[in-house]
Amino acid sequence: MINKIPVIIDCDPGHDDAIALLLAFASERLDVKGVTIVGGNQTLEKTLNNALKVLSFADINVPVAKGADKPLMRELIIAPEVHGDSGLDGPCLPESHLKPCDLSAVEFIAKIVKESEEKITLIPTGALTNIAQFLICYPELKNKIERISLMGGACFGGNWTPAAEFNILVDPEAADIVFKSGIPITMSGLDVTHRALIYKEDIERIRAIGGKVAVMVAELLDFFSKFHGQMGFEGSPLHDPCAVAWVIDPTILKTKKLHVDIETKGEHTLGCTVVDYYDVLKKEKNVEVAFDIDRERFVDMLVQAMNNYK
Ligand SMILES: [Ca+2]
Repeated sequence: MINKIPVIIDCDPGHDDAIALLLAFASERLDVKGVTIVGGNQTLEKTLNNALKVLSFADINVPVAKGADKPLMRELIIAPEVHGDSGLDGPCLPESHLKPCDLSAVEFIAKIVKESEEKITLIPTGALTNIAQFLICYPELKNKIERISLMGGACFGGNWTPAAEFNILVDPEAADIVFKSGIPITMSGLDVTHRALIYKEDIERIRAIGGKVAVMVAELLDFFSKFHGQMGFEGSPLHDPCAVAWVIDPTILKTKKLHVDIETKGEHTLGCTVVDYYDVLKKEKNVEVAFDIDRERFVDMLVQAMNNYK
């Protein structure tokens, strides 16, 4: 029997966060120790509520810890254009019967990491505020992090400004701390997530599985695809599930090891992940940057995961 990979998911649900969570909990490869929440796609209160609702609806009982309500040094940016007023518009979900745990996200991550015999993999799919605070508060635990597989950034072009991807832009100072930490990082940025497209026929494949979770996911994707349709996308880019999919099966993404810095000061480029694609700096290559995905296998992985909730 293969050992499961112990992970913590740090997220801001968010349609694609919700699907990333469901993908992770359905996987036989992952042992999800807990979920920590950050503000981003919507306010912290809403992203926390969304996470609790989705987990409760899918009958998943796991510790959920509330994290930062704003970035380290800035005011919060939210994305109602993409995710609606609730942060998870589309399906009508009942109120959750789950409650967040007493520990803060940072305390929770520290507790799990301390208690675990194995190193923990962190999967952040929102702004990196909680992860940076954890590294600031518990530097002695850094060596017990196996890797960070994150959704964020881009080598070529942003989605919230011409230079910056949303998650990194929300808290560039936090991203800077994480990218300089020395912990191995896999970055699923826009270069790959804009190829992780889910088309109408894929949504229908998920809906046809039946059962409340698959139908909810199809309804999330219906809402998500309306926004992306208006933006001129042929399908919906499933950003956050890429970061989970890579931990489940690293062969699903094509990556290149490169040096990446975070721009924290630029007038036009704040929040940019400056990827040294041509190795002009000859600096240490600190990030596995993902550029492509086996889309068919990715969709099959999602379909199989949703099938497990029937
Ligand atoms: Ca997210």
